Amino acid sequence: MNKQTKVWLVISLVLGLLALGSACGNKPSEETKSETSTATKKMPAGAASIVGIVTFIGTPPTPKKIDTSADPVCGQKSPNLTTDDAVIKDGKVANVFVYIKDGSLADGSKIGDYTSDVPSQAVTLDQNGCHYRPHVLGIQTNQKLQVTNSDPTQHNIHPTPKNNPEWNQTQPNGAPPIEKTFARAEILIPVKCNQHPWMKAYIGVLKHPFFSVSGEDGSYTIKGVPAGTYTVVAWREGGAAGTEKTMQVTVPATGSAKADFSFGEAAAAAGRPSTLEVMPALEIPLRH
Ligand SMILES: [Cu+2]
Repeated sequence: MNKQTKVWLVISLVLGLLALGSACGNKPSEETKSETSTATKKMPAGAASIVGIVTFIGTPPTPKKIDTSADPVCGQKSPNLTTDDAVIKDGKVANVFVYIKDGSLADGSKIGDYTSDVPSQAVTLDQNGCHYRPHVLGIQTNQKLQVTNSDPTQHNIHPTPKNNPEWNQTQPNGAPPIEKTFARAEILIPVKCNQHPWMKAYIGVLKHPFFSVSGEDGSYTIKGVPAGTYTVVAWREGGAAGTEKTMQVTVPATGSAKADFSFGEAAAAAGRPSTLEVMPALEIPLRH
């Protein structure tokens, strides 16, 4: 080994040690960086739920009978089709989309900085009786939406998103399911049928799985939520962009957090609930 080789060996050894040292020194800052990056942090599995009941305070709107004479097939299959923007039974509101809008996990990290796995199972939107079933649905970004036609007539599904590409596709009776995905989060995408003007559905697209739609008993459950404090929004259709109610909800590590929402004129008069604790007090002035 000549002198020159020895010198290079020493230099490379020193450089190697320096690189190692700087790599160690960089470690904390790299961790900080990954906290703000959206691509690397995986949503932790949660063991708690957010549960609640959606009620209507005041006189609920009455569902209207739909004139289906434009397509006799629709009238034959669904002679008493009514509008589904007012599915309210005993003051309980169906078809309300409830979701975590933002907030922080127990360690203070932002929920929006995590990525969630895309479920392999598709979400189905069926056209049945010239009616979308379900009327309101939630789906994750890039999760498959499967549109089926269970009617002996032709439908034309036409979502009109703002953040995602618009499409418009005819689906005759017996045609295979139409499969689509939405790449970006959007609350909520209106869906219409170009054949039957009364047909309407709404699709809520989120990056995470923390959403639910209230059933006919007004109840909803958001499962698998990690402990934290979140802004939970309940969206109900109506008007140009729907109505939203917002609530701060603290979710424990296990068990469930309760978040009840109220819609209707009387609910609006009583003020928007801002915290979970305010909710029971809100009911007092409403008992006439
Ligand atoms: Cu249709």
